[in-house]
Amino acid sequence: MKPIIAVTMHTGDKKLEINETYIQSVELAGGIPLCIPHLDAQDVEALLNKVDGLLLIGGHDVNPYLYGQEPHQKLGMFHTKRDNSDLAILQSAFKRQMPILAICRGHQVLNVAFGGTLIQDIPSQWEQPLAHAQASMRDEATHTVKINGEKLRAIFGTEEIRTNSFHHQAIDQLGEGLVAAGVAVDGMNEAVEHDEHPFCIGVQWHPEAMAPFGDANSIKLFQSFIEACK
Ligand SMILES: [Mn+2]
Repeated sequence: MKPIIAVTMHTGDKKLEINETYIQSVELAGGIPLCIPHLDAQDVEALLNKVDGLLLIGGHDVNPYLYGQEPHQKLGMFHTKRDNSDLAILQSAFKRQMPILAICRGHQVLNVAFGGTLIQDIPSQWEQPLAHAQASMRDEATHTVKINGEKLRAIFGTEEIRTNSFHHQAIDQLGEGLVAAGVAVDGMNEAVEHDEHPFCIGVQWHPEAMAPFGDANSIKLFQSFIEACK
């Protein structure tokens, strides 16, 4: 039986939305995607009883109040309902040891869930940053990520990969139990793994935008995730 993967959604204007590449990547790797709305914390357990894995997708900024900060001048839009939903789902999935793949904003929420903090605005808060908000197409790899995490090294079979980059926030202080698993050449965190969980991985880039176009490492990441959900 194919595993069913709960996939969070992005808050649009009076609608919920998701880039189709997330769906395509889960399907490509052998999973059945099930898109879920923002949930009340009390409904999370019932929903997670029905699925085998959790994919947290990208999107808006995270409310800085959730990690103990006031808003920076360049903070973008945030949605507290989505933040609360993502955090509740993450915490419950983690307790169940359910496989978790967290992408971009999801990677940042994962860090906040374990008590970490974020850089609210890379251009003004990081010295000589790379172009982390690339102008090129979404499937174009634009910067290098050095892979330090044991799990990601095993998945990719290499110590360095090329990724796309669409983020103006990033992990600052690491959350408890998270291991820095990938770093850009400017020192920016690009990936995390949790050391007490079989598959709890966050990546700052967008593998789902590359997997459907044949990027081998992105496909490997989704395949390993789906395999862990079986
Ligand atoms: Mn980046």
